[in-house]
Amino acid sequence: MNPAADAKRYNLGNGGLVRFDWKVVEAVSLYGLPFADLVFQAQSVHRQNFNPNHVETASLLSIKTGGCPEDCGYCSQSAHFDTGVQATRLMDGHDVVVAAKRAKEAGATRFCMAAAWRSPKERDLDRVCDMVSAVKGLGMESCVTLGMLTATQAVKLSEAGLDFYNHNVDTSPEFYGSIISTRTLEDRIDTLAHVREAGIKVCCGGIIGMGERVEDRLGMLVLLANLPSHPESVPINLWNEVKGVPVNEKAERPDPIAVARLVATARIMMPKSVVRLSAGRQYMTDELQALCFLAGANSIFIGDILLTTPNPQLNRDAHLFARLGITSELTEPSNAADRGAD
Ligand code: SAM
Ligand code: DTB
Ligand code: SF4
Repeated sequence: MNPAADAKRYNLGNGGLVRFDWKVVEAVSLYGLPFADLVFQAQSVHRQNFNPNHVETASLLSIKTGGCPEDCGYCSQSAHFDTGVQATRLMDGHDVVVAAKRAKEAGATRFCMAAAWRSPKERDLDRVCDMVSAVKGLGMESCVTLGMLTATQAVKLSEAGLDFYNHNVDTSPEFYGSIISTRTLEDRIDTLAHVREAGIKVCCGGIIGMGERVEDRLGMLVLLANLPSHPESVPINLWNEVKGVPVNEKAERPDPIAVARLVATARIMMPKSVVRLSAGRQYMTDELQALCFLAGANSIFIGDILLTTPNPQLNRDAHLFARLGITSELTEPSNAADRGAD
């Protein structure tokens, strides 16, 4: 281990080297650096690419919940499992705009609309395109996650003004098959290619805490970092517990230090991507979140509910940002005196 050599190797003077040829062993050795060296490296890369005191705030809305034909073993919305989630129809466009306005008032700059589909039907896609245009009209960034897309569907969304498409790889290639059987990792990579080709920015990450090994978490980062271009947004979800799904049998909540290590490793491997602490912040202490921001996380979802599971309350997030001197649309601390913990 030689941090000076590492600093040179990772070209920290140049904002972090953007590489697409990561090997799992390299990710493992980065992840295993002494904690201070790892976080220092991650923070160095972070501040060469981003304002280290700013965190992006996104808001999530389930525009079509439950009844999904896919069998993702972690998900409350799959029709394969008895999770107690009621299936709904696609929301009315007007109600979506009302929710987006509310999210904007609460401080969200990005509005992400999620549908529990394997892939969208053409008629539904037209309705989602109208929602995207309306959200853009509010001056917010738009994101949708609708399952698999054809190239033509991606172009339609792009023409409607869509900024981001979320489609996760979820886990490592090795662990993938023990979590999902109804669509392959290759299917997902094809959708990501269609999204990218249509000129839409990619939001792609995964979940930890489903019983995978640390090597799988790092294998997932390698998969993401070796895509033809790095996703502009990388959501890191801690599995949010739901009843009745197969993941319950193997799930294990990750050690908090392991979470911070993973965020730091993601930051170094994808220096220019926004890394989002997504699901699972409800299990994180304020101190762990602070450590993750130090390690390079720079986005969160705000609002009391994600899709079907809880998220920290707005005032807790606002208070945390104020204590850390983090700027966002959620809170703009006016001076350091306001930042003390109470
Ligand atoms: N149905 C679409 C799809 O899967 O492509 C979009 C919605 S799906 C809910 C989006 C992502 O949320 C999943 O790929 C998964 O990474 C994440 N997710 C789903 N359930 C979760 C849970 N209980 N805890 C953490 N993340 C979860
Ligand atoms: C992502 O990676 N996380 C968000 C978003 N993309 C769509 C979804 C989290 C869902 C958490 C489980 C739930 O609330 O049902
Ligand atoms: Fe369906 Fe998406 Fe849930 Fe998988 S993650 S079951 S595709 S809603």
